[in-house]
Amino acid sequence: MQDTKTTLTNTSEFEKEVSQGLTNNPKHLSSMYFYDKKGDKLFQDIMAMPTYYLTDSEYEILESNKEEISNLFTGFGSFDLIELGAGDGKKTKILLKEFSDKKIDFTYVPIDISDNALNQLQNSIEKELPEVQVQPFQGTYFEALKEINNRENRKIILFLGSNIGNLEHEQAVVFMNKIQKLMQPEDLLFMGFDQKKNPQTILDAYNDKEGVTAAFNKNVLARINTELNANFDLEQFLHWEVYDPETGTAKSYLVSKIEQTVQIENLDLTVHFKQWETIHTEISQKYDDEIITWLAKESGLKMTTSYESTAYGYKNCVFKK
Ligand code: AVI
Repeated sequence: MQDTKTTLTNTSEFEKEVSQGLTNNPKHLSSMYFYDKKGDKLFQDIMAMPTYYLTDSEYEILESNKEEISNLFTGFGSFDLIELGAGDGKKTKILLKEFSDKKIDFTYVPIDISDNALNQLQNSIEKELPEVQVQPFQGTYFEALKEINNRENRKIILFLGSNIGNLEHEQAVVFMNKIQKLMQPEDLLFMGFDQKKNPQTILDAYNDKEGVTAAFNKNVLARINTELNANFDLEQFLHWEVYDPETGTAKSYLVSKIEQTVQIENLDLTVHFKQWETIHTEISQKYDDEIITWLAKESGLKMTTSYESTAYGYKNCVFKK
C-alpha cells in the first residue's frame, strides 16, 4: 500500500482525473497514476528488460561521458542537483558516484510523485554513497517547480529517461518554459530524449512478450479498484500500443474486450464500455533534432551540448537559458 501522505495529498486529484477521464468520449486516464508501490516495481522491471532500450542507452551515455558531464556541472562551485521524476535513480548514481569520488560539493534533490520510490532511493544512496547529501521532495512535476524556485544554490536540473515524452508537445513547451524562467544564467537543464527509430523497436519496447508493460498499463485500473472501491476485471482489458512514425508518438491504450459495466463506489459512478471501446492512458513521444530544436526555441532555451547513443537512438541534451 502507498503510505498515508501520498494517499492524502493525491486522492482528490485522482478522483477528479478518474471521474473526468472515464466520462469523457473517448475515455482517457493519465499515466501519472500508474505509479503506486506495485506500479513503481513494474516500471523498475520494465527498465531492466533489454527490449526497453531507453535505460541502457542513457546508462551508456552517462557512463561513457561522466568525466565531461562532471566538468560541465561543476564549473561554478557548489550546486543543487535537482532530478525530476527520479524513480530508482539507477542512472543518476553514475553521476552521484563520480561527484562523490571527486569530492564535489553538491546536494542531490530527487523529486518524484512516488513517496515509495523516494524512500527506496534515499535508503539505497545512504548505503551505497553515504557521503552524498540527499533532500528528497515528493510531488508532481508542477509542484516540483515550486521546490526548484525555493532553492537558492546554483541549479543543475536533470530530467532523464525521456520522461518529457509523457507530455504532449504543448504541455512540454509550457513545462520547459516554466523551468527556463526559474533558471539563472549559470544553471543547466540536462534532459534525455528517446529518438525516432525503427518502429518495430519502439513497439517491442512498449509491448513486451512477458506482459510487464501490459500489467503496468492496467495498474491504473488496479489502483481505481483498491483506492476508489471499483470492480474492474483486468482480464477483460487488452493492453494496446500504437506508434506513428511520422509524428514519433507512441500511444498506449486499454481496450475493453467485451461490453461491460464497471461500478466505482467512491465516486458513485457507473461506467459503461462498448466492446472494443478504448481508454487512452499514455503517450511516449519520440524525437528528432528538428523537434528538440523547436522545443528549445519555444521554451526560450539554448542547447549547448548533446550526447548520443548511436546503438539505440537516444540523446541527452544540455540547455541553458
Ligand atoms: C516514464 N516514461 C518515460 C516511460 C515511457 O517510456 O514512456 C513509462 C513507460 N511506459 C511504458 N513503458 C515505460
